[in-house]
Amino acid sequence: MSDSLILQQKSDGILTITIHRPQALNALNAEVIKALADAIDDAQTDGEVQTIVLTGSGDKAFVAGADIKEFADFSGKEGRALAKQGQEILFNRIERSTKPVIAAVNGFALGGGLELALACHIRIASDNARMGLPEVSLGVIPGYGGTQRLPQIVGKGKALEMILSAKMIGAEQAASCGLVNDVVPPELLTETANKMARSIMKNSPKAVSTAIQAVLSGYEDGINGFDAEINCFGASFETEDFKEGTQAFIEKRKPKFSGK
Ligand code: DAK
Repeated sequence: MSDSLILQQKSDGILTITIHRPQALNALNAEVIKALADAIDDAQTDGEVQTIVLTGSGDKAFVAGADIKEFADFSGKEGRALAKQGQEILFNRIERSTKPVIAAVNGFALGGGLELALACHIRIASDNARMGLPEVSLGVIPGYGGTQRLPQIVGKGKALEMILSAKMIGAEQAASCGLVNDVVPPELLTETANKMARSIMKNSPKAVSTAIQAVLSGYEDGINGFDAEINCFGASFETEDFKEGTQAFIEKRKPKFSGK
């Protein structure tokens, strides 16, 4: 059943995952979260996949939040347990994906939907996208990492404004505060996300995943990001990709990276 809640398409190294619950504006229920988590997991070991593009079905919404009808009756204990589980199985795993994940935000990205986009490494939005964390208007707070990742991306002041006001912002404003990397007309969204994916895929997959790891290190408790960078940097010299990249430069040819 969970298969039909997400659609997956592989082409030229790019796995496009489309959240497919258009009748509920792609709201995240437990089944969607599980299906997405499985797809992200499978992609880590799939040799045909080098980058992942995550988007929503239809032209109206990326994801309009966690499914309000599903969480309306939760107790505090259930809320805590499910937030922890959701963060671990999906949101943290997307952020820690060794293959870059690009969110193609094609409309509303609200609450858990914006949190999903925040967990991705890069966000491209269509110019009709609307983004916000409306949780406090429902009497809860963001529970899938929004209180942490939004300040990391846009700064504490703008994040607090968005979280406390519960207001949505448009794509241009999102770009001006660094929440999204680029804004394009809806008809160019897929191509722009794919173009970003292709520009990443020209580089060493091994170095790309190591760079993700090094950047994330700076946000982890008890880890000195500069030390982590030194270790990751040193490890790069031991890779086949490093040998190929430098050799190709010297031989004035394009590198053929193995990802090892
Ligand atoms: N959940 C469930 N159904 C939703 C939904 C959602 N988040 N958003 C939209 N829908 C459904 C609508 O109920 C409607 O269904 P029917 O009535 O046709 O059956 C259908 O999608 C179309 O929506 P509208 O008719 O409302 O469409 P409009 O164009 O008029 O409005 C809208 C679009 C996006 C402005 C509106 O749908 C809206 O305000 N949606 C809700 C946005 C929102 O507040 N999202 C939730 C944010 S809070 C948790 C962890 C995290 C969270 C919760 C729990 N735990 C670990 C437990 C996170 C919470 C959130 O995400």
